[in-house]
Amino acid sequence: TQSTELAKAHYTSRYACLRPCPMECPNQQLVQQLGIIRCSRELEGKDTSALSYERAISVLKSYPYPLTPSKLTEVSKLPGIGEKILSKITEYINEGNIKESQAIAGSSRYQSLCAFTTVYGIGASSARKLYDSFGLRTIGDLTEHYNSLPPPASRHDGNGRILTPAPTLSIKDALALRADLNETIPRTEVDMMHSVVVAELEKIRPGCLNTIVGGYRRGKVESNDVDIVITHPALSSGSNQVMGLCETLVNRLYKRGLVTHVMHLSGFHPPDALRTSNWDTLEKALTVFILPPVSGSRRIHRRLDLIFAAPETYWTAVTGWTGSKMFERDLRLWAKERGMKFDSSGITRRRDSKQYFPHSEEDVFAILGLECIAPTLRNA
Ligand code: DGT
Ligand code: MG
Repeated sequence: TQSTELAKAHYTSRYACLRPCPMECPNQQLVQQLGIIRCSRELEGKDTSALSYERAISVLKSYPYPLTPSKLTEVSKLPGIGEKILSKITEYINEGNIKESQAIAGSSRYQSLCAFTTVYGIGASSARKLYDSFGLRTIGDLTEHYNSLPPPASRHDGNGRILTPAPTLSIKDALALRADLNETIPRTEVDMMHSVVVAELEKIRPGCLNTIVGGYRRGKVESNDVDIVITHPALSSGSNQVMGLCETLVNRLYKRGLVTHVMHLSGFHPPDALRTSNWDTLEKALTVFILPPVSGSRRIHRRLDLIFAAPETYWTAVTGWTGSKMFERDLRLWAKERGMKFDSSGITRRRDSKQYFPHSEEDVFAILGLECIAPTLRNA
Protein backbone atom coordinates (compact mmCIF):
# COMPACT_ATOMS: atom_id res chain seq x y z
CA THR A 1 0.00 0.00 0.00
CA GLN A 2 2.58 2.54 -1.00
CA SER A 3 3.28 3.22 -4.65
CA THR A 4 0.26 4.30 -6.67
CA GLU A 5 1.80 3.29 -10.01
CA LEU A 6 1.84 -0.50 -10.18
CA ALA A 7 3.91 -2.20 -12.87
CA LYS A 8 1.58 -3.64 -15.52
CA ALA A 9 1.52 -7.36 -16.24
CA HIS A 10 2.30 -8.40 -19.83
CA TYR A 11 3.59 -11.50 -21.58
CA THR A 12 6.69 -9.66 -22.80
CA SER A 13 7.87 -8.80 -19.27
CA ARG A 14 11.36 -9.83 -18.19
CA TYR A 15 9.90 -10.92 -14.83
CA ALA A 16 7.82 -14.08 -14.41
CA CYS A 17 5.89 -12.27 -11.66
CA LEU A 18 4.58 -9.88 -14.35
CA ARG A 19 3.72 -12.50 -16.96
CA PRO A 20 0.17 -13.90 -16.65
CA CYS A 21 0.50 -17.59 -17.45
CA PRO A 22 -2.28 -20.21 -17.43
CA MET A 23 -1.69 -23.87 -16.51
CA GLU A 24 -1.92 -25.01 -20.16
CA CYS A 25 -0.46 -22.79 -22.88
CA PRO A 26 -1.02 -22.74 -26.67
CA ASN A 27 2.48 -24.20 -27.24
CA GLN A 28 2.40 -27.06 -24.78
CA GLN A 29 4.19 -29.57 -27.10
CA LEU A 30 7.14 -27.26 -27.70
CA VAL A 31 7.36 -26.50 -24.00
CA GLN A 32 7.37 -30.23 -23.24
CA GLN A 33 10.21 -30.90 -25.72
CA LEU A 34 12.35 -28.05 -24.42
CA GLY A 35 11.58 -29.36 -20.93
CA ILE A 36 13.41 -32.59 -21.74
CA ILE A 37 16.59 -30.63 -22.59
CA ARG A 38 16.21 -28.54 -19.44
CA CYS A 39 15.75 -31.63 -17.31
CA SER A 40 18.76 -33.33 -18.83
CA ARG A 41 20.95 -30.23 -18.19
CA GLU A 42 19.80 -30.28 -14.57
CA LEU A 43 20.45 -34.01 -14.18
CA GLU A 44 23.95 -33.53 -15.62
CA GLY A 45 24.70 -30.68 -13.19
CA LYS A 46 24.77 -28.03 -15.94
CA ASP A 47 22.85 -25.59 -13.80
CA THR A 48 23.50 -22.42 -15.80
CA SER A 49 22.26 -24.01 -18.99
CA ALA A 50 19.30 -25.58 -17.16
CA LEU A 51 18.33 -22.15 -15.83
CA SER A 52 18.47 -20.50 -19.28
CA TYR A 53 16.19 -23.22 -20.61
CA GLU A 54 13.91 -22.79 -17.60
CA ARG A 55 13.70 -19.04 -18.22
CA ALA A 56 13.05 -19.46 -21.93
CA ILE A 57 10.39 -22.12 -21.29
CA SER A 58 8.73 -19.86 -18.75
CA VAL A 59 8.57 -17.00 -21.29
CA LEU A 60 7.17 -19.32 -23.97
CA LYS A 61 4.55 -20.65 -21.56
CA SER A 62 3.21 -17.11 -21.19
CA TYR A 63 3.21 -16.45 -24.95
CA PRO A 64 -0.52 -16.31 -25.75
CA TYR A 65 -0.49 -17.36 -29.45
CA PRO A 66 0.22 -20.67 -31.18
CA LEU A 67 3.70 -20.41 -32.69
CA THR A 68 3.88 -20.23 -36.48
CA PRO A 69 6.77 -19.17 -38.77
CA SER A 70 5.37 -15.64 -38.96
CA LYS A 71 5.63 -15.32 -35.18
CA LEU A 72 9.37 -16.13 -35.06
CA THR A 73 10.52 -12.52 -35.29
CA GLU A 74 8.41 -11.51 -32.31
CA VAL A 75 9.49 -14.57 -30.33
CA SER A 76 13.16 -13.87 -31.01
CA LYS A 77 12.73 -10.53 -29.21
CA LEU A 78 11.16 -12.00 -26.08
CA PRO A 79 13.34 -11.83 -22.97
CA GLY A 80 15.45 -14.92 -22.32
CA ILE A 81 15.20 -16.26 -25.88
CA GLY A 82 18.85 -16.55 -26.95
CA GLU A 83 20.25 -17.75 -30.26
CA LYS A 84 20.57 -21.38 -29.20
CA ILE A 85 17.04 -21.71 -27.88
CA LEU A 86 15.68 -19.80 -30.88
CA SER A 87 17.29 -22.39 -33.16
CA LYS A 88 15.48 -25.17 -31.22
CA ILE A 89 12.19 -23.29 -31.52
CA THR A 90 12.78 -22.80 -35.26
CA GLU A 91 13.58 -26.48 -35.64
CA TYR A 92 10.36 -27.36 -33.84
CA ILE A 93 8.28 -25.05 -36.02
CA ASN A 94 9.80 -26.42 -39.23
CA GLU A 95 10.17 -30.11 -38.35
CA GLY A 96 7.50 -30.64 -35.73
CA ASN A 97 10.08 -31.87 -33.23
CA ILE A 98 13.55 -31.24 -31.78
CA LYS A 99 16.26 -33.80 -32.55
CA GLU A 100 18.20 -33.20 -29.35
CA SER A 101 15.08 -33.70 -27.21
CA GLN A 102 14.36 -37.00 -28.92
CA ALA A 103 17.94 -38.18 -28.57
CA ILE A 104 17.96 -37.31 -24.86
CA ALA A 105 14.58 -38.95 -24.20
CA GLY A 106 15.83 -42.12 -25.88
CA SER A 107 19.14 -42.30 -24.03
CA SER A 108 19.41 -44.93 -21.33
CA ARG A 109 21.51 -42.66 -19.10
CA TYR A 110 18.78 -40.00 -19.10
CA GLN A 111 16.13 -42.63 -18.39
CA SER A 112 18.10 -44.04 -15.43
CA LEU A 113 18.85 -40.62 -13.93
CA CYS A 114 15.18 -39.60 -14.33
CA ALA A 115 14.03 -42.80 -12.65
CA PHE A 116 16.50 -42.34 -9.75
CA THR A 117 15.30 -38.80 -9.06
CA THR A 118 11.71 -40.03 -8.74
CA VAL A 119 12.81 -41.40 -5.36
CA TYR A 120 12.25 -38.80 -2.62
CA GLY A 121 15.63 -37.70 -1.29
CA ILE A 122 17.63 -38.48 -4.43
CA GLY A 123 18.66 -35.34 -6.32
CA ALA A 124 20.62 -34.93 -9.53
CA SER A 125 24.08 -35.25 -8.02
CA SER A 126 23.22 -38.38 -5.99
CA ALA A 127 21.63 -39.88 -9.10
CA ARG A 128 24.84 -39.31 -11.11
CA LYS A 129 26.93 -40.83 -8.34
CA LEU A 130 24.72 -43.92 -8.17
CA TYR A 131 24.97 -44.26 -11.95
CA ASP A 132 28.67 -43.43 -12.43
CA SER A 133 30.35 -44.72 -9.26
CA PHE A 134 28.08 -47.59 -8.27
CA GLY A 135 27.10 -48.60 -11.78
CA LEU A 136 23.39 -48.75 -10.95
CA ARG A 137 20.89 -48.53 -13.82
CA THR A 138 17.40 -49.46 -12.63
CA ILE A 139 15.12 -48.96 -9.64
CA GLY A 140 15.73 -52.66 -8.94
CA ASP A 141 19.48 -51.94 -8.72
CA LEU A 142 18.76 -49.05 -6.36
CA THR A 143 16.60 -51.19 -4.09
CA GLU A 144 19.30 -53.84 -3.87
CA HIS A 145 21.94 -51.18 -3.17
CA TYR A 146 20.00 -49.54 -0.34
CA ASN A 147 18.91 -52.84 1.17
CA SER A 148 22.59 -53.68 1.63
CA LEU A 149 23.23 -50.48 3.65
CA PRO A 150 22.65 -50.14 7.41
CA PRO A 151 19.62 -47.95 8.17
CA PRO A 152 20.39 -44.36 9.18
CA ALA A 153 18.97 -43.45 12.58
CA SER A 154 18.83 -39.70 12.81
CA ARG A 155 16.12 -38.27 14.98
CA HIS A 156 17.83 -34.99 15.72
CA ASP A 157 17.83 -31.72 13.89
CA GLY A 158 21.07 -29.76 13.42
CA ASN A 159 20.78 -28.27 16.93
CA GLY A 160 20.52 -31.56 18.75
CA ARG A 161 16.81 -31.10 19.28
CA ILE A 162 14.91 -34.37 19.21
CA LEU A 163 12.44 -34.53 16.37
CA THR A 164 8.93 -35.86 16.74
CA PRO A 165 8.60 -39.56 17.44
CA ALA A 166 7.69 -40.00 13.77
CA PRO A 167 10.42 -41.69 11.76
CA THR A 168 12.20 -39.76 9.08
CA LEU A 169 11.92 -41.01 5.48
CA SER A 170 15.07 -42.92 4.59
CA ILE A 171 15.90 -43.63 0.95
CA LYS A 172 14.91 -47.24 1.70
CA ASP A 173 11.47 -46.09 2.93
CA ALA A 174 11.18 -43.72 -0.02
CA LEU A 175 11.90 -46.60 -2.39
CA ALA A 176 9.23 -48.71 -0.73
CA LEU A 177 6.73 -45.83 -0.99
CA ARG A 178 7.83 -44.77 -4.47
CA ALA A 179 4.70 -45.97 -6.26
CA ASP A 180 2.47 -44.12 -3.78
CA LEU A 181 4.49 -40.91 -3.68
CA ASN A 182 4.75 -40.70 -7.47
CA GLU A 183 1.02 -40.97 -7.93
CA THR A 184 -0.54 -37.55 -8.42
CA ILE A 185 -3.25 -36.25 -6.10
CA PRO A 186 -6.61 -35.24 -7.58
CA ARG A 187 -8.19 -32.04 -6.29
CA THR A 188 -10.98 -33.88 -4.46
CA GLU A 189 -8.37 -35.77 -2.44
CA VAL A 190 -6.43 -32.56 -1.73
CA ASP A 191 -9.69 -31.19 -0.31
CA MET A 192 -10.19 -34.31 1.83
CA MET A 193 -6.64 -34.17 3.19
CA HIS A 194 -7.13 -30.49 3.96
CA SER A 195 -10.40 -31.17 5.86
CA VAL A 196 -8.77 -33.89 7.95
CA VAL A 197 -5.79 -31.70 8.84
CA VAL A 198 -7.96 -28.69 9.63
CA ALA A 199 -10.27 -30.79 11.86
CA GLU A 200 -7.25 -31.92 13.92
CA LEU A 201 -5.88 -28.37 14.03
CA GLU A 202 -9.22 -27.07 15.26
CA LYS A 203 -9.03 -29.47 18.24
CA ILE A 204 -5.61 -28.13 19.26
CA ARG A 205 -6.14 -24.47 18.49
CA PRO A 206 -9.60 -23.31 17.39
CA GLY A 207 -9.84 -20.37 15.00
CA CYS A 208 -6.80 -20.88 12.78
CA LEU A 209 -6.65 -19.37 9.30
CA ASN A 210 -5.27 -21.49 6.50
CA THR A 211 -4.88 -21.66 2.73
CA ILE A 212 -4.03 -24.57 0.47
CA VAL A 213 -1.17 -23.18 -1.60
CA GLY A 214 1.23 -24.66 -4.20
CA GLY A 215 0.07 -26.05 -7.51
CA TYR A 216 -3.47 -26.68 -6.21
CA ARG A 217 -4.00 -22.96 -5.75
CA ARG A 218 -2.67 -22.35 -9.26
CA GLY A 219 -5.39 -24.65 -10.60
CA LYS A 220 -3.41 -27.87 -11.09
CA VAL A 221 -5.79 -30.77 -11.72
CA GLU A 222 -3.33 -33.26 -10.19
CA SER A 223 -0.74 -32.23 -7.59
CA ASN A 224 2.43 -33.96 -6.49
CA ASP A 225 2.00 -32.88 -2.90
CA VAL A 226 -0.27 -30.79 -0.68
CA ASP A 227 1.01 -27.54 0.81
CA ILE A 228 -0.98 -25.73 3.52
CA VAL A 229 -0.08 -22.37 5.10
CA ILE A 230 -1.45 -21.91 8.62
CA THR A 231 -1.67 -19.08 11.13
CA HIS A 232 -3.76 -18.01 14.11
CA PRO A 233 -4.77 -14.37 14.76
CA ALA A 234 -3.49 -14.57 18.35
CA LEU A 235 -0.10 -16.14 17.65
CA SER A 236 2.80 -13.97 18.64
CA SER A 237 5.81 -13.99 16.38
CA GLY A 238 8.35 -13.15 19.08
CA SER A 239 7.83 -16.28 21.16
CA ASN A 240 7.92 -19.96 20.28
CA GLN A 241 4.16 -20.16 19.77
CA VAL A 242 4.35 -20.72 16.03
CA MET A 243 6.90 -23.49 16.42
CA GLY A 244 4.84 -24.98 19.26
CA LEU A 245 1.74 -25.19 17.11
CA CYS A 246 3.68 -26.82 14.28
CA GLU A 247 5.10 -29.51 16.55
CA THR A 248 1.84 -30.13 18.39
CA LEU A 249 -0.09 -30.62 15.17
CA VAL A 250 2.51 -32.94 13.64
CA ASN A 251 2.69 -35.05 16.81
CA ARG A 252 -1.06 -35.30 16.94
CA LEU A 253 -1.32 -36.35 13.28
CA TYR A 254 1.41 -38.93 13.90
CA LYS A 255 -0.35 -40.36 16.97
CA ARG A 256 -3.57 -40.67 14.95
CA GLY A 257 -1.73 -42.61 12.26
CA LEU A 258 -2.33 -39.83 9.73
CA VAL A 259 1.31 -38.81 9.42
CA THR A 260 3.69 -41.73 8.92
CA HIS A 261 7.01 -39.95 8.34
CA VAL A 262 8.49 -36.53 9.11
CA MET A 263 11.35 -35.57 6.82
CA HIS A 264 11.88 -32.11 8.22
CA LEU A 265 10.55 -30.26 11.22
CA SER A 266 12.11 -26.85 11.38
CA GLY A 267 13.26 -24.97 14.37
CA PHE A 268 14.34 -21.50 13.43
CA HIS A 269 17.12 -21.63 10.87
CA PRO A 270 20.34 -19.97 11.99
CA PRO A 271 20.00 -16.33 10.96
CA ASP A 272 21.44 -15.78 7.50
CA ALA A 273 23.54 -12.65 8.08
CA LEU A 274 23.93 -11.92 4.38
CA ARG A 275 20.27 -12.72 3.78
CA THR A 276 21.26 -14.54 0.62
CA SER A 277 19.09 -17.58 1.19
CA ASN A 278 16.27 -18.12 -1.28
CA TRP A 279 14.07 -19.73 1.28
CA ASP A 280 12.45 -18.47 4.40
CA THR A 281 12.61 -18.81 8.15
CA LEU A 282 9.06 -20.07 8.55
CA GLU A 283 8.22 -23.07 10.69
CA LYS A 284 7.41 -26.03 8.54
CA ALA A 285 6.88 -29.74 8.64
CA LEU A 286 7.54 -31.82 5.54
CA THR A 287 5.68 -35.07 6.05
CA VAL A 288 4.18 -38.21 4.56
CA PHE A 289 0.43 -38.33 5.19
CA ILE A 290 -2.21 -41.00 4.75
CA LEU A 291 -5.99 -40.49 4.90
CA PRO A 292 -7.96 -42.45 7.52
CA PRO A 293 -9.12 -45.87 6.26
CA VAL A 294 -12.36 -46.03 4.32
CA SER A 295 -13.61 -49.58 3.98
CA GLY A 296 -12.72 -51.18 0.67
CA SER A 297 -10.57 -48.34 -0.68
CA ARG A 298 -6.81 -48.32 -1.09
CA ARG A 299 -4.89 -45.88 1.11
CA ILE A 300 -2.13 -43.96 -0.65
CA HIS A 301 0.80 -42.25 1.08
CA ARG A 302 0.94 -38.57 0.12
CA ARG A 303 3.45 -35.78 0.60
CA LEU A 304 2.05 -33.08 2.89
CA ASP A 305 3.83 -29.81 3.75
CA LEU A 306 2.52 -27.74 6.66
CA ILE A 307 3.83 -24.18 6.84
CA PHE A 308 3.24 -22.04 9.92
CA ALA A 309 3.43 -18.25 9.98
CA ALA A 310 2.75 -15.50 12.50
CA PRO A 311 -0.27 -13.39 11.48
CA GLU A 312 2.04 -10.58 10.27
CA THR A 313 3.68 -12.86 7.73
CA TYR A 314 0.68 -14.95 6.75
CA TRP A 315 0.12 -13.21 3.40
CA THR A 316 3.77 -13.27 2.39
CA ALA A 317 3.77 -16.98 3.26
CA VAL A 318 0.68 -17.59 1.13
CA THR A 319 2.21 -15.63 -1.78
CA GLY A 320 5.61 -17.25 -1.36
CA TRP A 321 4.25 -20.80 -1.29
CA THR A 322 1.77 -20.45 -4.15
CA GLY A 323 4.55 -20.51 -6.76
CA SER A 324 5.34 -21.28 -9.45
CA LYS A 325 9.04 -21.61 -8.68
CA MET A 326 9.93 -19.21 -11.50
CA PHE A 327 7.23 -16.75 -10.39
CA GLU A 328 8.75 -16.81 -6.87
CA ARG A 329 12.29 -16.48 -8.16
CA ASP A 330 11.37 -13.35 -10.08
CA LEU A 331 9.34 -11.90 -7.20
CA ARG A 332 12.55 -12.04 -5.15
CA LEU A 333 14.60 -10.60 -8.01
CA TRP A 334 12.10 -7.82 -8.67
CA ALA A 335 12.07 -6.91 -4.98
CA LYS A 336 15.87 -7.00 -4.76
CA GLU A 337 16.30 -4.69 -7.74
CA ARG A 338 14.06 -2.20 -5.96
CA GLY A 339 15.89 -2.25 -2.67
CA MET A 340 13.51 -4.69 -1.01
CA LYS A 341 13.87 -8.20 0.30
CA PHE A 342 10.96 -10.54 -0.33
CA ASP A 343 10.52 -14.10 0.79
CA SER A 344 7.73 -16.16 2.33
CA SER A 345 8.68 -14.92 5.79
CA GLY A 346 8.31 -11.23 5.02
CA ILE A 347 9.08 -8.05 3.12
CA THR A 348 11.91 -5.80 4.29
CA ARG A 349 13.28 -2.55 2.90
CA ARG A 350 17.03 -3.05 2.74
CA ARG A 351 18.28 0.48 3.48
CA ASP A 352 16.62 0.78 6.90
CA SER A 353 15.36 -2.76 7.55
CA LYS A 354 11.79 -1.46 7.63
CA GLN A 355 9.41 -4.41 7.71
CA TYR A 356 6.03 -4.50 5.97
CA PHE A 357 3.04 -6.45 7.21
CA PRO A 358 0.59 -6.90 4.33
CA HIS A 359 -3.08 -7.47 5.14
CA SER A 360 -3.92 -9.40 1.99
CA GLU A 361 -2.22 -10.87 -1.03
CA GLU A 362 -3.09 -7.78 -3.12
CA ASP A 363 -1.24 -5.83 -0.44
CA VAL A 364 1.88 -7.99 -0.94
CA PHE A 365 1.91 -7.13 -4.64
CA ALA A 366 1.10 -3.46 -4.01
CA ILE A 367 3.96 -3.07 -1.54
CA LEU A 368 6.28 -4.50 -4.18
CA GLY A 369 4.82 -2.16 -6.83
CA LEU A 370 3.29 -4.96 -8.87
CA GLU A 371 -0.09 -5.50 -10.42
CA CYS A 372 -1.57 -8.55 -8.66
CA ILE A 373 -1.78 -11.63 -10.87
CA ALA A 374 -4.48 -14.21 -10.02
CA PRO A 375 -3.03 -17.47 -8.60
CA THR A 376 -4.31 -19.46 -11.62
CA LEU A 377 -2.19 -17.22 -13.88
CA ARG A 378 1.03 -17.73 -11.90
CA ASN A 379 2.19 -20.76 -13.85
CA ALA A 380 5.14 -19.02 -15.53
P1 DGT B 1 3.54 -29.87 -7.09
O1 DGT B 1 4.75 -30.54 -7.66
O2 DGT B 1 2.29 -30.39 -7.71
O3 DGT B 1 3.51 -29.92 -5.62
O4 DGT B 1 3.70 -28.34 -7.55
P2 DGT B 1 3.98 -27.09 -6.62
O5 DGT B 1 4.04 -25.90 -7.48
O6 DGT B 1 3.01 -27.06 -5.49
O7 DGT B 1 5.44 -27.32 -6.10
P3 DGT B 1 5.97 -27.45 -4.59
O8 DGT B 1 4.97 -28.12 -3.73
O9 DGT B 1 7.33 -28.06 -4.70
O10 DGT B 1 6.21 -25.98 -4.09
C1 DGT B 1 5.18 -25.03 -3.94
C2 DGT B 1 5.74 -23.66 -3.97
O11 DGT B 1 6.35 -23.37 -2.74
C3 DGT B 1 6.80 -23.49 -5.02
O12 DGT B 1 6.49 -22.41 -5.85
C4 DGT B 1 8.04 -23.11 -4.34
C5 DGT B 1 7.66 -22.92 -2.92
N1 DGT B 1 8.55 -23.68 -2.03
C6 DGT B 1 8.87 -24.99 -2.06
N2 DGT B 1 9.71 -25.30 -1.06
C7 DGT B 1 9.93 -24.18 -0.38
C8 DGT B 1 10.70 -23.81 0.75
O13 DGT B 1 11.39 -24.62 1.37
N3 DGT B 1 10.61 -22.52 1.15
C9 DGT B 1 9.85 -21.60 0.48
N4 DGT B 1 9.81 -20.35 0.89
N5 DGT B 1 9.14 -21.91 -0.57
C10 DGT B 1 9.17 -23.15 -1.01
MG1 MG C 1 2.97 -28.60 -4.03
